[in-house]
Formats: sequence, C-alpha cells, structure tokens
Amino acid sequence: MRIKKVIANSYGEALSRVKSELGENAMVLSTRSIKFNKDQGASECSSLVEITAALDNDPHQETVAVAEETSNEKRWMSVDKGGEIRELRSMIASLLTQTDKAKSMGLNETLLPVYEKLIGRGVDDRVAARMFETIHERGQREEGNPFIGENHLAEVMKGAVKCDGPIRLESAGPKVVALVGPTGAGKTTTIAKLAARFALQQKKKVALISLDTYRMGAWEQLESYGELMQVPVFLAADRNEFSRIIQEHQDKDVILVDTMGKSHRDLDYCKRLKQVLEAAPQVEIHLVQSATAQESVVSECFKQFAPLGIDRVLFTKLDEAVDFGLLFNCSVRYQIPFSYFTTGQSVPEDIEVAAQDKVIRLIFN
Ligand SMILES: Nc1nc2c(ncn2[C@@H]2O[C@H](COP(=O)(O)OP(=O)(O)O)[C@@H](O)[C@H]2O)c(=O)[nH]1
Ligand SMILES: [Mg+2]
Repeated sequence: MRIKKVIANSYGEALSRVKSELGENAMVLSTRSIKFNKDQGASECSSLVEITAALDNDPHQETVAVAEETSNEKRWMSVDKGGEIRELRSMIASLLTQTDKAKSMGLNETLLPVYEKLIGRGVDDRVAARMFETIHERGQREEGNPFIGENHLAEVMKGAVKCDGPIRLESAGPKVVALVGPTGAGKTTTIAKLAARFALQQKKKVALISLDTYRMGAWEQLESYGELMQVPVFLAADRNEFSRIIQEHQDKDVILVDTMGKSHRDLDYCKRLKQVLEAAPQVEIHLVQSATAQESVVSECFKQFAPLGIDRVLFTKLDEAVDFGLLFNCSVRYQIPFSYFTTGQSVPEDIEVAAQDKVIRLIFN
C-alpha cells in the first residue's frame, strides 16, 4: 500500500494530483483544509486543501511508502517490515469508514469542503454525517429543493441545537438552581453573573448557597460577590444544613447553589452531591462546562454528572475557545438544552442566554 499526502489550492486540484500520482484506483483516506495568513500580520486568510490517499499494491512497498510520508507511521515500518500490517490496516479501515460515510451521504466536490469545514471546526464526523443525511433525505422528499450549500446545512444544524431560554422563576416559592461541573469551569463566577442579573437588573429576591466546603477560598469568592450585590450568602456543610437554609428562604424568588470544587473523577462525589441536593424539593441542575475543554473530558463529565439528572448545559469561556464544534456535538449527542453562555471574566456583563444562532455563527464564521 502506498500512502500519499497532497497539498493544493483546491479540492479538485489536490484530487487530480492524487490521481496522476497514484492512479485511478487511489482511495481518499482523509481531507482537511489548512488556513494561514497570506502575509505576516495581515488579517486576510487563505486556505489550502490536504488530501491523504492510498493505493493498495505490492505489500513490500507498503511500509516503505508509509515511512516516507509521515513521521508517526515510522514505527509501523519497523514493526511490520516485510510482514503483517494489521495495525496500519485497521487505522485505514477506520478512516475508510469515514470516507465511505461521506460517499454514502452523496458528498460531491461542492459539499465535501463544507463537510471538511465542519470537521475542521470540531464537529464530530458522525454528528456531521447525521446532518448531511438529514439534508440528503430532505432533498429526496422535497423535489426541486436540492441541497445547495452551506446555508441550507446551517439551517438544518440550527434546528438540532437545543436551547431553552433563561432560568424561569416559579410563581410560588423560590426557584432553586444548582451549578455543577468540574473545578475551574466557571461555576462561582457564573453564579455571581446570574445573581446580578436577577438581583440588580430584575430586582428579584436572591439568596446564594455554597456547597463548596472543600476550598475556603471559593467560599470567600462567593461571599464577596454577595456583599457587592447585597445578596445573602450561606455555606451548607451537609444535607440538613442545605435543607434548613432552603426552608428559611421560601420568600426568595431564586436560590442559586454553587457546588464544591472537587474533581469529577472522585466517584463518590456525585453520589454525595446528589444526596445533598435531593434535600430540596426541586432543584434545576445546570452542568457547567468550559468551551475550551477537551471533548473527551467534557464527555467524561456528562457521564459523571448524569446521575444528578442534568436539566441544562451552560458553556463558559466562549471568549477563549477556538473551535465550537464541541457545543454542537454536545447538543446533538445529549439532547439537553443549553441555558447560558459566558463570554469573559467580567461580572456581571459577560453572560448571555444561549441561542441557536450563536452556536451556528460560531461554527461557520
Ligand atoms: N475567559 C473567561 N474566563 C472565565 C469565564 N468564566 C469564568 N472564568 C474564569 O475561570 C476561572 C475559574 O472560575 P471559577 O468561577 O472560580 O470556577 P469554578 O471552580 O467552577 O467555580 C476564573 O479565573 C474565572 O475568572 C469566562 O466566561 N471566560
Ligand atoms: Mg467555585
């Protein structure tokens, strides 16, 4: 098997070079676009297309060609020399699945760059595939309305983003909202922003409860926000204290609960947190995640916090994130509506109600 990587100005040009170098039987393993500034310091961006393709032929050549192309695969050459190339084949098989999927979605030269753009922005390939399949099916149903490009896709994707507006207050009794999530995600800062929204802008009666009994610093952080906004702040060390504080503040419109900065890897943590939170009749749980976090860490958090019953997802640090496919992947995979996005460290201004449009704009722009 020979593997060739080709970089060209357009997908068409790259493909024709692949064909001229490897022949008509070459299989495209992956494509990606590479963005760069035309001039140093210039804001204008240009992009190139990179295609990695393979041609199945003499097994002896396989390892040699692989070693020539990428440094990562050099280790395969020493393992496989003159023999089995199982590992490489399985890697290629997984890549081919993606290519096959792309083919089954009917991606032509116009659509493939759109697909590549989504992948480049962090949209998971299976999630992207689902979107293209939807469009394909819709195109077949609605004759004379074929999929024409990015705009149509963006519209379909927008429909797949779940948002449920701001926290809705109850007419009787306080609305209790707990922010849970990994350490450093931005829970305490976001509580302060929400408290300001309700107390200062909407003139609602607000109380804050901290379950953060592990780090004194965190409690002080919330307390000083409370002082600033003239909102009472309480520390609940256990289930009984939490229940008592809630009972004593039935006159409030909203009670915001900050949770402890314990690692989500602590398996007992969610169990203990659940026991405490269940002491209040109805707590709305918002899972706070940073938009800059690795997708694998975010997935792990969804799993770890699921036993609490996640009602909403709140993404922080949109100002620091580079790709926003993560937000879309989470929306499609977990089907839990977003509540708010936070966009900076400033309290109270850097928070907004999550909106479908915003997610789509962030991905496509
Ligand atoms: N850039 C940026 N930083 C944020 C945002 N939200 C929180 N932070 C910062 O993230 C850090 C951790 O926030 P904190 O609220 O203490 O996280 P917690 O451990 O989940 O309570 C702090 O330095 C915050 O200022 C945001 O939207 N954008
Ligand atoms: Mg905190």
